[in-house]
Amino acid sequence: MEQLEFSSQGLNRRLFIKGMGWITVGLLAGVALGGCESCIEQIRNRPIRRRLRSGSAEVDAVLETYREAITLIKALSAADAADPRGLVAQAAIHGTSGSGFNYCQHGTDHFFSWHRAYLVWFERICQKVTGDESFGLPYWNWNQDPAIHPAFLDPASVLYMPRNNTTMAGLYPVSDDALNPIFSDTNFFTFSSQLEGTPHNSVHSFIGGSFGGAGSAMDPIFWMHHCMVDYCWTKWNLELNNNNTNDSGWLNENWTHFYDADGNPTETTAGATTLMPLFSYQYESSAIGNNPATEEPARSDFKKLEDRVRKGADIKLDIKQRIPLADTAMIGMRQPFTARSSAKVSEFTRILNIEKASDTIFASIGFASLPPASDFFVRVFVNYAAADVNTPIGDPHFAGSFAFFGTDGGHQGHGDHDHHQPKFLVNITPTIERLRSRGELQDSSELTIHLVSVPNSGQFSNPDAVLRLNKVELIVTPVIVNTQKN
Ligand SMILES: [Cu+2]
Repeated sequence: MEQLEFSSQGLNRRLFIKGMGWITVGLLAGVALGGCESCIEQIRNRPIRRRLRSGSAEVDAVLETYREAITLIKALSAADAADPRGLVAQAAIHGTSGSGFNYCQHGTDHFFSWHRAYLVWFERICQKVTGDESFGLPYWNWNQDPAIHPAFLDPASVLYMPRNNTTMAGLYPVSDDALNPIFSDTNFFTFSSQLEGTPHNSVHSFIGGSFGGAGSAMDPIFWMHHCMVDYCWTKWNLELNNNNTNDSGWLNENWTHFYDADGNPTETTAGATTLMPLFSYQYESSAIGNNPATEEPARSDFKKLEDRVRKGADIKLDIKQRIPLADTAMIGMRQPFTARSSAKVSEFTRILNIEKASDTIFASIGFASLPPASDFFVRVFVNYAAADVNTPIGDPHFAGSFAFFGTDGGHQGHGDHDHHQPKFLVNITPTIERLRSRGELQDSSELTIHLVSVPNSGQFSNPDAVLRLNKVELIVTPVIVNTQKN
């Protein structure tokens, strides 16, 4: 792609951002930057990523372009399977159903940043092949519109793929109840981890088909789903005034396996991805849970926003206290599992008396190996030995749920990063508060965590499969008080 440079000397090939290293201006702003006025115009006119919905002429037009883009990039693959702009090669960056997950980052601190870079380069390919530079990927807001848009359900359409389910309606992981506490988490790392394990993984797993496994990105709905994940990060960061980490190791993570719209290799840092929603594209705001849609920031506020994003904040995952509950265990799919600690009750007393304004208690659940099919959710209950597959999520002991995606039971892709073992965080603070106020937890109580596997569609496709737990523990992390919040 055209790489323009912008520095005090004028136009150059790349731009150096302190703490972020070199980034490609072309990626941020689009085309040639002239004077600052025109660069502001460029930025203002950057592609809009709209909320995928019915009844909007603008969204219909975007879908028309998207259909054309998918048709064209499928044709590129048909002509030459190795063409890096083709859908087959693009999807293979993430993974393939044959050889598993590849470069995609799941269960790591780069879940958000890696997928943001993946999406923006894909969007540019769509723009180039269709000749529509204003094209922005629409996002599937599964919280507001739980059913897949009908454009993806017509078997005659290029946007169609066979799937197990076509709606997330009524499912906890995309509900306000699940998302409100996740969006109020001010820590970049724990926010990312929960967003990944709960709505992101669950949508992949429940919708299923190719989309539920390593060949996921071959399904055209994949890009709309990940665009929503990206909007979640954007909303949390830009609209809700939370800050990304300024950790230099995180910012400098560098990927060279994405291709530009001409099929040339590129270089993208995690730091550069933090600025993309301000320079490369913009979101049409929409509500998620109790966080309403917001107005576009005024021009004067844009600079402030940009400064805040560039600065980030000194955020890490601090663990103040850790109580191990279970080390390794084999659990059957049909058998609820109880994780119990040998810790002294006084340790639990400290946890029970935690001030929820300043600390958060997570159940951290690690898995050593996964069953061949991940067509189930795992529900987490606190101190409820009777919890089973029939216990409703309205039960006061229910704390949250997660699903599996992005790891394939020990198979290694040929990507250059290690495939992390899945680890899920479930915030149990509200459940503890609730059980305390009901008198079910006292200072002399031990805490136990119960894991219940619940099949997506009434029964497990692999009922005799075994899950190997790696570690279950309770961790206490400080709530980050954001002094830059206005
Ligand atoms: Cu995904």
